[in-house]
Amino acid sequence: MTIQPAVLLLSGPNLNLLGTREPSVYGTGTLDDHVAAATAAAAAHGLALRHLQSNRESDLIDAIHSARGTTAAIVINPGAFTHTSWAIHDALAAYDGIVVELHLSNPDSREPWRRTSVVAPVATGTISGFGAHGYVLAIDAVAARLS
Ligand code: CA2
Repeated sequence: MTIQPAVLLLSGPNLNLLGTREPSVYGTGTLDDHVAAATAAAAAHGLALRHLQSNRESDLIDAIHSARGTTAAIVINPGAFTHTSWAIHDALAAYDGIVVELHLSNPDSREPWRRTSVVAPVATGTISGFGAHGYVLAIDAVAARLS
């Protein structure tokens, strides 16, 4: 039996509303669409993918803790927690695998308050501004790092 390396995809607050509002910023795809694309990309690389979306910071932190020692990589779109959550920063700092920070939009090209990410300093790298394609790029980046 082969054990597949695992990737945890985390989606932060309000991302469950994707596809319903602000298509000019976030595209028309739903979160389910993005998870399906990431899952297919992961499978093509022989990676198993698990997804959690939550509007609660504590759920995301608990999932990061659970990934310690069990999961090769975390791909996280922290939503607006990107700009505020030192608690998610600390949880990721205590995680020993690959961390990809992912954004649909390019926060650096938007309001000034979006230009600070407290997650970026503890990420292996960041993918932003490529819309739905970013989910596939993030998984490809994980696979490249693992190989
Ligand atoms: O560009 C991204 O992926 C963001 O992480 C999205 C966050 C935003 O706070 C970050 O600055 C950048 C917001 C996600 C909210 O998504 C909605 C989708 C539809 C309707 C309302 C919100």
